Amino acid sequence: MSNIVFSGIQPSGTIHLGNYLGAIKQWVDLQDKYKSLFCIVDLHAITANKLLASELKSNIFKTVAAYIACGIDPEKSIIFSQSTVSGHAELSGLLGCYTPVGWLNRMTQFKDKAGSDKQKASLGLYSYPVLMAADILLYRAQYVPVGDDQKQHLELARDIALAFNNYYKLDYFVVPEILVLDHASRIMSLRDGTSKMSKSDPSEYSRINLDDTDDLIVKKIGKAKTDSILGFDFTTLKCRLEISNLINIYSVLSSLDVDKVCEEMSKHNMKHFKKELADLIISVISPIREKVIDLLRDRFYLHEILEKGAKKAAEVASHNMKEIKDIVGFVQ
Ligand code: AQP
Repeated sequence: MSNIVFSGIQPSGTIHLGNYLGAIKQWVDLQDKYKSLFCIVDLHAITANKLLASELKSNIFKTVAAYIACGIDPEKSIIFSQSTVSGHAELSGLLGCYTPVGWLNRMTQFKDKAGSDKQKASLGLYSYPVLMAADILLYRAQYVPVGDDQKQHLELARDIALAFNNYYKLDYFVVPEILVLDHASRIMSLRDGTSKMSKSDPSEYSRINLDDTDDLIVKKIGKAKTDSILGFDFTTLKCRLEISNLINIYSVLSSLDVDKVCEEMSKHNMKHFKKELADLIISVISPIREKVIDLLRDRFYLHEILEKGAKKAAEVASHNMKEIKDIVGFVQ
């Protein structure tokens, strides 16, 4: 047991409600209980859909600002970007030697993101889960608070840790545990109840971004796909993917049980429910958005947080890398 928490978000676009509810919201509570590292995983962000350098830089600053605006305290938690601590890439290369290709061939995210022409997908996209395992194992982290979509990658990180430990017959790597929040673990697209809300969805109307204006939130919720069935009957929700997603978002944000939300909303029509939902989302997003705008005025401060975080993370990483190299037999 290590009592260390590690998690991260790719600066591949604007953080959305799914990232907030599935990941960041639980980080805020965890930082009071555990030594926490919250990374901006920029090396992961270039594995697919590459951005212009200026866009990537800007996203990195926006992500730091969003972490802080959502409640991550840089005095309590270590906030840093992945590329500034060389141990991530170094350990990823090393762990690749303990990861059978057959394990990587099973990863569904690669299949989804590589699209139809797998020959054109990058090696980085293919080995993404090994880098993710390195991110976690480098700090010997115990807990990894992520959304449901990362379950398979976390299973792989556990398998890699065990493969290494078993080969050297010791318990060096902590076998990490996933922390997922039941109802917030997979927030779905507002346009399609079968796909998760995602930064890379080409439709802006599929997601609520943390920088959306109040008017835009009202518009997006107004246009969110629903169905023509009347009422919000709890027993039929499972077959109504889009409504069920909206009810779920309402439930997570209001901390009311799903059946309670259904009971309450059954007294009204869809228009009323959408208005209530938009108001609730605005009450959460609007203060975060304003704080992000404020923080982005001082990039020097944000840069300083990243530098300080990188220094603290690198201390742990380089200590652990030395031990790992020694276990493998490298002479240093
Ligand atoms: N829809 C979601 N519901 C709940 N949790 C989610 N997460 C992502 N989407 C949802 C969680 O957010 C954290 C950061 O995710 P990421 O940026 O590293 O990559 P991702 O999972 O691939 O997220 P996106 O938004 O879909 O990015 P793109 O489109 O760039 O791939 C993770 O903990 C994730 O589980």
